[in-house]
Amino acid sequence: MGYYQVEMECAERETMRELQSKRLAENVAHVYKNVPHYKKKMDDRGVTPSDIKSVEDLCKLPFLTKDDLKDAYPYGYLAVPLSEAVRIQSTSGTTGKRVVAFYTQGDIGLWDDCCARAIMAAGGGKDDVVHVCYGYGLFTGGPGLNGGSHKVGSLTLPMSSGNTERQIQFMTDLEATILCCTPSYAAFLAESIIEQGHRGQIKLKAGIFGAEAWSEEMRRDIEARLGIKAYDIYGLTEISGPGVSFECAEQTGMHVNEDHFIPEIIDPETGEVLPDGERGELVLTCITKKAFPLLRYRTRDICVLSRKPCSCGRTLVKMSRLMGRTDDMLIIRGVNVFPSQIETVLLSCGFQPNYQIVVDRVRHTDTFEVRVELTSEMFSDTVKDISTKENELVSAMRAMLGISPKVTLVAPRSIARSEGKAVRVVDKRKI
Ligand code: DLL
Repeated sequence: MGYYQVEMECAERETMRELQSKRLAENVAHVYKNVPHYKKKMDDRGVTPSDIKSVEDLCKLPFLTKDDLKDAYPYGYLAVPLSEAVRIQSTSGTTGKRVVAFYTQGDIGLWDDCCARAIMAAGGGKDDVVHVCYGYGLFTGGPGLNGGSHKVGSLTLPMSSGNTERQIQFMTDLEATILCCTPSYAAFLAESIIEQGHRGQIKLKAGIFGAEAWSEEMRRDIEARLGIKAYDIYGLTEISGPGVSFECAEQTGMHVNEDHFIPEIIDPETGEVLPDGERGELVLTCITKKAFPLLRYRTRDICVLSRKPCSCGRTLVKMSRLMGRTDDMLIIRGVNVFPSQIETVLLSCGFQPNYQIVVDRVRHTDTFEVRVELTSEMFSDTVKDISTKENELVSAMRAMLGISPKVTLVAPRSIARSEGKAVRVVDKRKI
């Protein structure tokens, strides 16, 4: 599939390293001069911009966390005069202060380039019709993919989220070829398209899905239902939005746009930098953005980096599918549980990924329930068949997790569908 900026996407390792070192040194000086909060952090560690000459020096810099950003809300990490900032986006935090990220006109251009790379890697070009139903507004999904699609020259449908009837109508009438949304919404759209008998009118060939965790099984399921190839895309508001990394046709991880972001993997407990191939927390450093260039930002996302050569020809390092977050991992009766493990079990047992995990604490003991929707085919089964299915799920989950949840099978479509990110976990414990 095509490249958008082949000289960067396929650069020699040495060339990329030199470019990164030069850009890193420039951005460290820029931040030190313009962000008093980060200057203080560097001063406290006894590091000055002149100590940072190359990528090898990155480990000398202090880490930044979401709490640092919240404490300095809203303007504390803005690194340019207000007159140069043209846009904000924001995280969807439900409690306390959100994180507000700023962009100059130039920053938006670079962000759009990153998303254009993702669209071209998914086979997009001038003749494509890109249907964007990530949310527009403060969320970065809509604006990011929209900008990327414009750069590629595709016809862009700025649908935003919601109103599934209208989504399907535009998708069929305008013959959309590339769908951009969250994987859970893609699964929901697929379900609705098939139910309403529109599958034959769909011209989609690819989907670019991200913003939440999804499993390989879910990918194959969406691909089969919509007859498309599904590509993962990763990013976070603090670092710009989608397009920090993107998948190519090999579908074995996401290429990090290393000319803009330097990734590191650290041990989340000790902060020690781990070698490629080891699993840990992803830390990102922005080397081109000017308005909000975070250095060594701890994402809390867990993954592995790999430099194995890729069949697509790109030399950009790959990050694996996310393996959870350092903070969304549930600890239930002392056992670590990732929602993605539950999804894997459901799909391997013939269920759809329509589920909710409910955790509570009753008399000092954790309760753990997984509510799972029956498929419409299963719904007509006898009570005996349904209880057999429940038992099957309980033992498959015990085998995967090491503890047994209570499994409750519920009627099809009784768990609220999400148009954005699905709410997978309801944790009622006061810990
Ligand atoms: O979700 C940006 C985005 C929009 C990415 C559209 C991809 C597509 P936030 O709302 O700030 O930004 O949430 C960022 O979402 O730290 C991850 O935990 C999670 N996340 C993002 N992409 C993926 C992915 C957008 N492909 C947080 N797989 C990140 C798993 C993802 N989790």
